[in-house]
Amino acid sequence: MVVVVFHRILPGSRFSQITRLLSTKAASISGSKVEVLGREYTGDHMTNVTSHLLSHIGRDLHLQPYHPLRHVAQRVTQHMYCQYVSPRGNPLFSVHSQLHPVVTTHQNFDSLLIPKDHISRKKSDNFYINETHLLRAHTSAHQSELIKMGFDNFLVIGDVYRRDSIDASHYPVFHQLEGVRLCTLKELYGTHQNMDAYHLFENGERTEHHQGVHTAEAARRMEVELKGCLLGLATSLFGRDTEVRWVDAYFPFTHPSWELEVQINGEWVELLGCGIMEQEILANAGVQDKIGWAFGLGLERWAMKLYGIPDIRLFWSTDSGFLSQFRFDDSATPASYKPVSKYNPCINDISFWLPKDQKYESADFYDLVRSVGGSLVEQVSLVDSFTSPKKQLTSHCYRIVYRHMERVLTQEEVNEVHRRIEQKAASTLQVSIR
Ligand code: FA5
Ligand code: MG
Repeated sequence: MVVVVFHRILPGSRFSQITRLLSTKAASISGSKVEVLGREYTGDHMTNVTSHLLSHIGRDLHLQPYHPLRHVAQRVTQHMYCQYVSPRGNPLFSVHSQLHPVVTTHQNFDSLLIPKDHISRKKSDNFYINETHLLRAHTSAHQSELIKMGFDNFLVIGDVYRRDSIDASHYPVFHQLEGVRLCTLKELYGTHQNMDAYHLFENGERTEHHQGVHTAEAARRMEVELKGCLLGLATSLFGRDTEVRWVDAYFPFTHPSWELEVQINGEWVELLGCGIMEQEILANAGVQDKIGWAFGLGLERWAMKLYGIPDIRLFWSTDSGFLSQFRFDDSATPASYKPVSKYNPCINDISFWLPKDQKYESADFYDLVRSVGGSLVEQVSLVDSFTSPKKQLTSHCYRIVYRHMERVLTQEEVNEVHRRIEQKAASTLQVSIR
């Protein structure tokens, strides 16, 4: 579909970028047909993608020239290029930043040893295309296929999709950068005189510090290398004086696992998850003689810390007031975000009785609000829930905060959107507005 109304040409923006944004629909849903970037899927009982969500596909913020997410991706890539160089002086890591965002449940979960009944597979947490396909929930979904293809050191950069509550630090689409490195014994230890004394593998007990198949020393060496690489990255982006901390973590696909946190406005925020790859993943991908580490970081989180960007929705802004602040060719150029303008929020509540004999999930309502209200919605939260014994019905009250990032909103405008949300909730979720 071609959108013919051209509101305004944004000064400083690239024309080609705007054309793409307005004139092509990279993904759409009509009836049971879901189309994503040239591939067609048939929807079924698991389908829960909405047109509004699909409209984010193809924006590829991490590939847009001068976009802050691209600057951060470039800086991470540059760091990895410098850290890992082949004997001939070439970067060891390859970069994969245009992989299709629709993956199979095998890629997103099974290949990563995520159990069949694991909560992360829930329909209420993911955007499913159908029973067998979903929009990737993390870039780890591509680990196994790339290892099978023979890559030993690689980065995957891409958009990821999760059904989540909406606030200044959560958005249903964000961007991750994944790093994977597989090492042979020789690569991990260099050349020692007595190489026979060193081993990657043994038939031992799994402990909190290493997998049963790994020697304690090999696992420890990998941990030191991984943490050193990631701390070096944080230091090179945020400076030596920035305080960070390691926290023990759990992922089904790594052991042991850690998260790196940094303080943003006095609060500890998770920057990445990482760990020593489960050997079974490597074995399933046909690799026998190597040990691996992996990490996955959120580009928005790093960009928010690096540039002081206060709201995750700003990354989607097409306003030149925002974009022009990052218009520099060298990604290492220092920059700090200056608010374009601040407008007062409009707050409206909505209360309804949940349907009696039909399943209802708050995530469905969050999607609905987002699809009707679009970027006018700053936050939706459940503020009250009670059950009336007399009616045998449960009531939910949600608070919706409306705020436009770029101009003043009138109460009439907000009322109109709010009314459409009420109507759509009543007709599609079978709730009765109170
Ligand atoms: C993962 O997605 C794992 N795949 C990461 C990983 C890769 C672990 C390889 C081990 C080995 P997690 O859900 O914690 O884990 O997300 C990873 C990072 O993405 C977080 O640390 C954070 O930086 C970012 N992130 C997670 N959720 C959000 C969100 N809702 N909004 C913005 N960024 C987020
Ligand atoms: Mg996490």
